[in-house]
Amino acid sequence: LASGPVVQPAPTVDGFVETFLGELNYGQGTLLSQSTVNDQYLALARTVRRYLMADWLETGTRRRQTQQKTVGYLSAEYLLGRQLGNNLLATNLQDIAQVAMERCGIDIATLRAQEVEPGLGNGGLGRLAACFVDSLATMDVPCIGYGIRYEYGIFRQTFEADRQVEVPDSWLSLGNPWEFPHPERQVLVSFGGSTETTTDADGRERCTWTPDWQVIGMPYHYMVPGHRNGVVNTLRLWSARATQAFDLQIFNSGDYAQAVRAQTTAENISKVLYPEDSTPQGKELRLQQQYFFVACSLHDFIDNTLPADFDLRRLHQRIIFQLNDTHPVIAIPELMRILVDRKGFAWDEAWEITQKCFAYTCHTLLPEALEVWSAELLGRLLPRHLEIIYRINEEFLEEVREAHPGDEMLVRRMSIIAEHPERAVRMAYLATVAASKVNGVAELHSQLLRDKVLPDFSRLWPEKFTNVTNGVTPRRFVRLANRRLSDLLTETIGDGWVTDLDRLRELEPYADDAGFREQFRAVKQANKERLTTLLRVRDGLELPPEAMLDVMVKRLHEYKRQTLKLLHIVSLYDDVVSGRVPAEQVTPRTFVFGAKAAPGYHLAKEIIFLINAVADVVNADPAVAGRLSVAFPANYNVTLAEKLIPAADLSEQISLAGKEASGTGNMKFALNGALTIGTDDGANVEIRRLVGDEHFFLFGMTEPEVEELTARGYTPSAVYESDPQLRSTIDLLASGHFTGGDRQAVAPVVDNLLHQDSFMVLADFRAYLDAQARVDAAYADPDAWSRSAILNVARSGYFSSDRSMRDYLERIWHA
Ligand code: 26Q
Repeated sequence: LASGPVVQPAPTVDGFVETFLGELNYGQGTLLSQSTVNDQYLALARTVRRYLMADWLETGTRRRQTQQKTVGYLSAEYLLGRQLGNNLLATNLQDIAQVAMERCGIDIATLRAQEVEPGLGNGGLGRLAACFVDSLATMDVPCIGYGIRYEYGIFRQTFEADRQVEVPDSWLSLGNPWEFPHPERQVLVSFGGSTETTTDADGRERCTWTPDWQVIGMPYHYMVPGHRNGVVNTLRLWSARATQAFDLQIFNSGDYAQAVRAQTTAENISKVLYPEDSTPQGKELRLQQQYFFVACSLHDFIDNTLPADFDLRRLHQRIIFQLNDTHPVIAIPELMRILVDRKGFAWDEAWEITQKCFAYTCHTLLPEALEVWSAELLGRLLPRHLEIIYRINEEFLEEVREAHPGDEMLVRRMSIIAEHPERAVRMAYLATVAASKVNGVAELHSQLLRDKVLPDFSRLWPEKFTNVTNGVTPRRFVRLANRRLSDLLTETIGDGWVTDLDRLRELEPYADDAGFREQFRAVKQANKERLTTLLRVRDGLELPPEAMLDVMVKRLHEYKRQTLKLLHIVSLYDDVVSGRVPAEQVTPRTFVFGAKAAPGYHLAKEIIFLINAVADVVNADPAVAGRLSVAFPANYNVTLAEKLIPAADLSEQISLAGKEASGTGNMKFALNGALTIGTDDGANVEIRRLVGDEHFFLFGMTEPEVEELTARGYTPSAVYESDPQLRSTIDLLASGHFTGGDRQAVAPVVDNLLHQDSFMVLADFRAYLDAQARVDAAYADPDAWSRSAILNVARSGYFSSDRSMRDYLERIWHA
């Protein structure tokens, strides 16, 4: 190391115990005999972090010395999950730590359970960012993850009288041993005010922005260790602080309360993660968050990371900023502002540089999810950025006019600025115009992006568009979450799969080996038992450990169609209670749901209520006892996912075709040996192609069929009338059977299905039930089922996020 060696504790039980006790005594200021579980957890975490520190510092030094291109991953969300287990795995200290804790009379599982996961994301997009930084560290690719250190992450979900109640997630309140504040790298961020253009001596126009308030961005660094490779990359999350000016104002103010309120305004910026993920409201605070973290990040890289004399014309050789959806897109005018206003570049040259420094990933297909900021708000908060956006748009529309003279309709369609219902900036268009590459997150999604979301742009610049199918990290979602399967895999094919997931292919022959299938089933059974124990302790649920475990976990959205799953359950229940099917003929199943609804998404919350209501009745009815049970553990998060997914037999991926961009849960289930029942949507398409049709339960309309039905006119009530089983199912729901006779309580969901059904649940009901019947038939043959499950594992290596990163490197980053 350049500035003296960093002493790493010895990787032995003795070395670990000594370091741990030192952390307990000198770090926590307590004695082992007096310490609380939280003291012990913090001391253990600080011990593990000591083993990573030398590698972190060394990686930093190496990154500064080489001229390698860095990936600046810009993401408003990182859904990291717990750190302790992951970092023990990365450092290969799991066994040592366990024995060391035993020596101290401590059960390490208790300490692991003490960690509150950093829930700094909503769902798929945030978890994807966490998988990507894990893979880049494991592949030794220089990467800085930039984001926001929300003081409150995604809310904690509880149920009261079956309804979702949100509780603030104060994840930092017991101390956070994984972060390092770096006040020496703090950044000043400006907002509001006005701009002025002046002409200087050599006739060049110069713009000055006089803001009217500022905040400090305080960076917190998190370690991102590679898997046992001596690499530790950095995740840099920004926290907002009030400036001296605010403090002085308080000091000098006659109106103390008003002055404190002003300080609070500044610090509110990083206070809380917005829990909406599909129909974002154009809230001012959200725009402040976006600009705040992007301004901090660009400043950090350009002024505090690059050498002082760096020639910014070569910026693209040192950084590629990957835009995780449109949330960080304000970085585009920000870089233009830095280059033109601060560094004195001419517009055209600045634009050339900017275009080479950004690439954009789109994660949606729903038009209502595309971010749009009103010009009024943008101009008030970031007046200079709005001017820059107008100029980018003018020059872009000139290019469109040159390519398509006379087509003013096209110009209006492609404009970055929408004029109706109010003047507003279309952030996806801005991203597409500026970025060197635009990608979707699964093959089907990328195709629909070209054809449906951005067709004019893909015609103008076909080579700009590409696909990178999502992936998930095998470290967390196989090795860490499913130790039993991992050990079986390693015994069978060696441990190379952990960093080279294609090696799972070597498992294929074992699908035909009866002894191996037996072992594989034993793993699944043990995981199920672990889960039933957890749900008994955590949620007071009594579940039969032998039943088929049928799992649907994801955010609650109409397009994801949790109601379709619910109708399936009600119809099975209806079959039995009506006497049409003897209970003994029903395959024993446990249905598990995990889902948070955005707090303002009323229909989603009604669906949660209804699932809970059905669960209460089904679980208590002796007519289906031992056959059907429904579990909806509250607060589905990464920690619970790590317990649920390894136990699942059946993975529910049942979105309306053409609506789910990719899905990543689908990949985690397949890798853990669940079979999928799914529509032809997102990455399901690729999963099915790879694992083979015989090992995947496909059902439902295709995207073109959905389009066609929409064009023809879809009438859900007609479907209801024409299918007796559907009618009986809906009638039972509507009767109030599950709500103590209260028909009002079920009306919001039932009426929506019958009269709206925007995502065609009823249209796919029949196909779904038929597919579920095929599931039951397949499950009746344990050997054939296990064979399929093993082949799902063996053929899903493609869905490693390591592969996604290779694709980004080749197709987009050229790093
Ligand atoms: C935007 C503006 C204001 C407030 C909130 C938001 C916001 C926040 C989060 C908008 C969207 C999100 C998250 C979207 C998301 O998670 N999309 C999912 O991304 C996954 C990773 O690519 C895909 O697998 C899923 O299909 C997609 O739904």
